[in-house]
Amino acid sequence: MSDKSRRDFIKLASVGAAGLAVNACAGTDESSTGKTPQKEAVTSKENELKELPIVVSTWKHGLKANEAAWEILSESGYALDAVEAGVRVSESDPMERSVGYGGRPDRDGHVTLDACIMNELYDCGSVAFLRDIKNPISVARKVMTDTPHVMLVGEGAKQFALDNGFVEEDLLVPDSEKEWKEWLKESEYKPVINIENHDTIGMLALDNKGRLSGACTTSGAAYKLHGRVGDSPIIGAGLYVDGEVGAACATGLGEAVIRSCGSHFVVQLLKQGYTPTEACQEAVEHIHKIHKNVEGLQVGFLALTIDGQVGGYSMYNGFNFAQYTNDGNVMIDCESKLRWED
Ligand code: SD4
Repeated sequence: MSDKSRRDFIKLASVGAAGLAVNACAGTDESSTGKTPQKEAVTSKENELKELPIVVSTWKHGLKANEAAWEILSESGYALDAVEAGVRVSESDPMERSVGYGGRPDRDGHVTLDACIMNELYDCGSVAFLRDIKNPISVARKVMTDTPHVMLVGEGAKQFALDNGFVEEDLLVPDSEKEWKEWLKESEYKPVINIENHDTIGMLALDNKGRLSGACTTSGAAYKLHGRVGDSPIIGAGLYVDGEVGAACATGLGEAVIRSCGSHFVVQLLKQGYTPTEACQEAVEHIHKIHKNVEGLQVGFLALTIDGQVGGYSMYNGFNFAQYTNDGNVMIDCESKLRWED
């Protein structure tokens, strides 16, 4: 699709979406910010076509992950390869306490990982509650390419990984084990989100050929109940890609993101002409509206359109993302609905 036809498509999509509910999953057709769900084609600066390629990813660890993705994108590689290679950097880093190897364990001391990946053709793969495998994103991609399924979980996912040459490793690093043992002394059951102002990595990329892909991977909420799965491996919740419109990913309290089909919600709004920031804000507003108590409920969304527009928004301040374009790799702070200090 040419750049012009892409832009035309967005405009057409916003016209063609008349009468569609904002989000079929959430079952609402009313905007929580009081806007009509139908928007005119966006004319704001944010809607200008950016030079391709572009990759964005959640939190500060996104900077390093973006570097690996950029190596592929800058050589005219495929966005899907870029997002896989990118998030593998965070997964493989033992210092990252929220993703892959070195991730915080559940309350019983087991590191269990969730991840999913999706391309511009609605091909997707996912693993959840996976143990002892360092790079769940690559297992998710194998599920996508080598099976007729979308999602494998637990022992089955691990067996599939081992059958496909992945190596079994202990993912609980000594420092993380020590922290967990400290936590056990009080054992306060309150899954901890966003402890160090960085967490799950969600990555979205648009390559030189205009192909969109996304990946999302996490060790989930620290000290969660054994068996708990969050939003990150769930297509439509932690990640969603519509190859003709845009892509979104989520971070934060997975239960709230699942309840609202968060990433799908955002992409449907992009389809109706919302800018990425507006769409992400609307998803946060919706989560705010459907929860009686949002104290400490952090969620953040990040979106990228087929035009290369980017935006994010979170419930509480502190959410940011890394963006790599031909202008370099930079951190961008997002607006939020609430402030921790309030
Ligand atoms: C989860 N969404 O498992 C993940 C955790 C996360 O920022 O993203 N925290 O609920």
